[in-house]
Amino acid sequence: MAATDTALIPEITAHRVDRPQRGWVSWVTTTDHKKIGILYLVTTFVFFILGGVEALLMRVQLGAPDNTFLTPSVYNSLFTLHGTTMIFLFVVPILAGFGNYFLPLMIGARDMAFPKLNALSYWLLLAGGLVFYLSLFFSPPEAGWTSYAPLSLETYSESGGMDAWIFLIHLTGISSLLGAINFYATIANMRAPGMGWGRLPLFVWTLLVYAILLILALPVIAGAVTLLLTDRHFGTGFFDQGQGGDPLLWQHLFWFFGHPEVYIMILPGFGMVSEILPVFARKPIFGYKAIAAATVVIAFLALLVWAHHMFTTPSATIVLVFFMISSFLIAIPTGVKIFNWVATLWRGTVEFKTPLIFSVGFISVFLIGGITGVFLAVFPVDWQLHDTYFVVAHLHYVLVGGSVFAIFAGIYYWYPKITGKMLSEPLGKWSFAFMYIGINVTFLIQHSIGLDGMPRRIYEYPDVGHLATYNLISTIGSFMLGFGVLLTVVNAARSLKKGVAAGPDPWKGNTLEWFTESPPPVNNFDVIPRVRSVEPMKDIRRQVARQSEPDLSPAPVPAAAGSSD
Ligand code: HEM
Ligand SMILES: [Cu+2]
Repeated sequence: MAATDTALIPEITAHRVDRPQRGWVSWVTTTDHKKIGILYLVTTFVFFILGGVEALLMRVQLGAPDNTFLTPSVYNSLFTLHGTTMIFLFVVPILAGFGNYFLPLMIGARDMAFPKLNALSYWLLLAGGLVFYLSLFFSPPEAGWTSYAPLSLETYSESGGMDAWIFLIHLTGISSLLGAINFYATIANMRAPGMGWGRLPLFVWTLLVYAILLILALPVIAGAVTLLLTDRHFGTGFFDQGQGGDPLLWQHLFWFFGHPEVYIMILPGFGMVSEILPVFARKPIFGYKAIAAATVVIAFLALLVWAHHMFTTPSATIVLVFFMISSFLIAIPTGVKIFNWVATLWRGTVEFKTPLIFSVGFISVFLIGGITGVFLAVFPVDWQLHDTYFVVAHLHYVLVGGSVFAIFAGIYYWYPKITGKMLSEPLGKWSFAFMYIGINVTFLIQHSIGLDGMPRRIYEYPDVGHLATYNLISTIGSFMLGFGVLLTVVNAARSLKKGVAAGPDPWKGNTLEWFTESPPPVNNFDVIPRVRSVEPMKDIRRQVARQSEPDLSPAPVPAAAGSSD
């Protein structure tokens, strides 16, 4: 009898501890990776809208020559807020949000390795965003998302806004670092039985590499902004030429972090597209191993190319050549991926659902950004184009065409899993159409604006040549793009109430998140299936079909006359 009594005790306490919280308290105190994932996704999307509004304000100012809609200093603040928001408060953390929600589900785990640390990551991110935006109430920073010295030193940026930027980098940096350690530990230790490295979903592969790159790159920027802080307030002179320091040291430290950051922003997007294409082409991914290996190679090379952002600073030719060639090399693994994606679609039974369309849009637009990147890696070309609108066009093709389209593909693919409701297909397609046309109208022409010599980060330009027409076209495009984004917001809000019920597996997916209900229960899975291939759900569906099939084997089946398919 005594034995039974003690056996009951842990069960009872477990029930007490697990009693579900309700309302807003449940969100503030949660350590469930799914709730934290939703907090991440919603918060970062709000920052995306903020960054988008900032972009549109700038585009209004640039829509006509000699415009006086914004003052120079407001324009400076807007591009600083916009660039910083989009990178540190939207793309990097929204990918962490997808990772949080889907990583445990895709590897058949019940949560992240360190659930409390996971909650801390989110709250640090929110704190970073709030501290940064509080600077709007005193004096926003104006030194761009790169905060180059000497612009960021006290001589030029006395305002507290610059310090708010430094705290943003510190807080979001710690948030990402803790998140990265959590991702790594979860992937290394918590995979379903049978899920060896060769059966890891490609999105999980890219999250692993994303985590490792964050762990390698973030300490460098954390060190750099700490030096900047002491330069500004404690009398040091690391970046101050007047005190024997060197502003170029900032550029080296910043870009040693900044270029890997570009891949941090794009690799998980590659992973999402690699999950989505095979599902909607009804074919296995072409070259699983090549895609996983290319991810690792890109990450390695990403650590060797930082000075291609510094081609216009004094350097020996051999140094320029080194950074040119290392940058070229990245095109090889990236090309491998693009060919593999196209080969996955090739002769597939392609279903043109919104997640697929965004993925195909991603490939086509990202390709253009990748190609102009190779142009810019040729240092004499960069000497001409550095700091012109050609660079603005390039970076937006990569970040909007690449990261944003992949993120939207992910939203359309996984929204049914998160909410249990389908998004509207027609609205999704309209959203894509406006975004796709919008991005090309906005940014394609900026290549010409740059070739005509218009510098970036200027608030006005004279009415010479084609500048007025080209800039007007670009501004019109940006509003189409904005409208496209709005349609998705409307779609997501509407479907929460009116969406068709999704069921556990609306797309006939390949990976384990589709094995559980939509939305998944607190413990994710009642049973964790054994994984036998890269596409465990296909195996499971096959097994279920076999079990529910009536046993026909002994009866001879007469051949139907005349049928020859
Ligand atoms: C809604 C579409 C967008 C539009 C219309 C837009 C527009 C602009 C404009 C007008 C600038 C200032 C150019 C200059 O004066 O030098 C800019 C800069 C920038 N944008 Fe965007 N943008 C958009 C989306 C994005 C996204 C999604 C990202 C990142 C994921 C991004 C990252 C940046 C960066 C890093 C800069 C450079 C900021 C700096 O010079 O410090 N943008 N964008
Ligand atoms: Cu770079």
